[in-house]
Amino acid sequence: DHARHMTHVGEMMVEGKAPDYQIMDQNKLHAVADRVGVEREGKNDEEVFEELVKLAKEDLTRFEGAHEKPFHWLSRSILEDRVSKLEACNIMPRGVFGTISENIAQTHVGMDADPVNLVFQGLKTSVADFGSEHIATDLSDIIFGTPKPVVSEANLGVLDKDYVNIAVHGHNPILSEMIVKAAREMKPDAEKVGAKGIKVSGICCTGNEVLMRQGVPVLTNFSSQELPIMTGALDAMVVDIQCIMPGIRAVAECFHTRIITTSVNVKIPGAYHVDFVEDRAVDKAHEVINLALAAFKERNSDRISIPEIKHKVVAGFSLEALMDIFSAVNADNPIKVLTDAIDSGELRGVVLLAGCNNLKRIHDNNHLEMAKELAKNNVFMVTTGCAAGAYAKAGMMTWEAVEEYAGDGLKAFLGRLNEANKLEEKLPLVFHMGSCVDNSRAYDLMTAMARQWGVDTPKVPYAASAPEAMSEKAVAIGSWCVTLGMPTHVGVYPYITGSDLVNGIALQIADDVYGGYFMWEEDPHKAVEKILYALDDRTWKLKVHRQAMEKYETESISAGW
Ligand code: XCC
Repeated sequence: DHARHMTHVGEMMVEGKAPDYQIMDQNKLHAVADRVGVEREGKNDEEVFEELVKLAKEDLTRFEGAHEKPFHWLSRSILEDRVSKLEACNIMPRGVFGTISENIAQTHVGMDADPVNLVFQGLKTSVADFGSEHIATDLSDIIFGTPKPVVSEANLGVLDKDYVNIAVHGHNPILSEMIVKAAREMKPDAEKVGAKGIKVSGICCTGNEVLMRQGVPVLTNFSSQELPIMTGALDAMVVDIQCIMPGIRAVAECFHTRIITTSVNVKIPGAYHVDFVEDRAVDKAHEVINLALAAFKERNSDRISIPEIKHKVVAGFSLEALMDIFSAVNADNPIKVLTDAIDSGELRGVVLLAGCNNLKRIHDNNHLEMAKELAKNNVFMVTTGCAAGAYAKAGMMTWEAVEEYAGDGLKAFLGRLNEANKLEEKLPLVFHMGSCVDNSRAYDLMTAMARQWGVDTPKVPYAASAPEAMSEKAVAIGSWCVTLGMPTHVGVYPYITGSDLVNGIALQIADDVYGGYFMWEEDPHKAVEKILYALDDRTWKLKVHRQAMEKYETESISAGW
């Protein structure tokens, strides 16, 4: 749905119906066009963009049965070996919506009764999810800019009682980017109501989107989304899609805070609703901000209590930004900086810490404990979603955290990058790659490493973890992580352990077929042990295979893993 919305805005831009949106990143436009096979010769940027949007729509809407037509965006963003594997297993989706429709039909009463067949369809849908996440991230970068390193701050202390405070919450940069823009324009209006200005801060993945691109501070993540209202200093919470707890409305009733829904498919009884339409985006953002200004006038200053807790955050690490940082050490082959560090044993591998908060766990505890332990064991960490929110709030996206938690290898690796880049603000312990949709960035990093080593992704010492997985979307993301070759830890038991067959597929058979597999482990320390084992196993095999290659002077490496 995120990809559909981005593509829809792209179409409106092409038709001249969304004047508040522009192509902000030409380099990304060109790079994506080259990757997905859109010819640029003799075309201007608008024409290239038009073709890209057309291709995205085709990929989203193509029906199954059109076997001769591939899912371009997907098949050109992953390794050829992975495409062959997906084809061989008959789980290569042709289009996104068709695959979802098959899925829904197949699980209807009286339909498929074969658990294995159902699992395959689920995996196919998860791969379609990866393809559409890639479309969403690529189009967001083209329209709003590819993130670059940025310094900001996080936790409830980012609220300022002298300002009109607006929280943007949800997942969608299409709205939140406009709120940020309008808030900057409307400072004089805020001064008229007695405030020093307007302060926008973020919750969940909308927060991640505007942190990465605009440096907007992070308020909090999923499980603690009600707390900013309870400071008595939040004038409006503007929500778009996903992860909005309906209970925020009940909490807001105790204060002056306006809860403002904006999406046609996300409404909460009793909340304000501003129907956000893309053809009048900035106007709609002004409407939202006017509601916050009215609320500011109703504040009860006796009830304001903002915890004085906030931490510096160094974020903005798109894959492009990471490659820029590596290229200060090796301009000809940036990714080799990372693979060399693993080859030499300085780093033990890479881990993507992703996903949600889950109310079954102590808030953020699994995220924080695992990162500390992985850091001690010299693992390079990237993060997205509410996991990123946890690290931001806890001050783990700073160099100070590197000094406190990193093992010698990780410290030396990051220190070398700092030195080569002459960075004013030193690199953090955990690298923020964006919102949940941006997990595609993290997989692209794995793909780049695989290309450098000349292997398929299941041979790369790279694992994923969702220490506090919760949402349905996390099921899709975890499943494509496995299908695309990652050992994938989940810190909460999923609802499949009742079936030995299905659980066995997740834990073992997936490994035999795809090279990725799930690990369920609630204890964060034991989870790290399992992840380290998975990384070390891959590093060892990679070494053995490469020695064999050298010995027999062959280019091809064993196909098995
Ligand atoms: Fe929602 Fe993305 Fe999960 Fe957080 S992490 S609880 S989905 S906001 Ni994706």
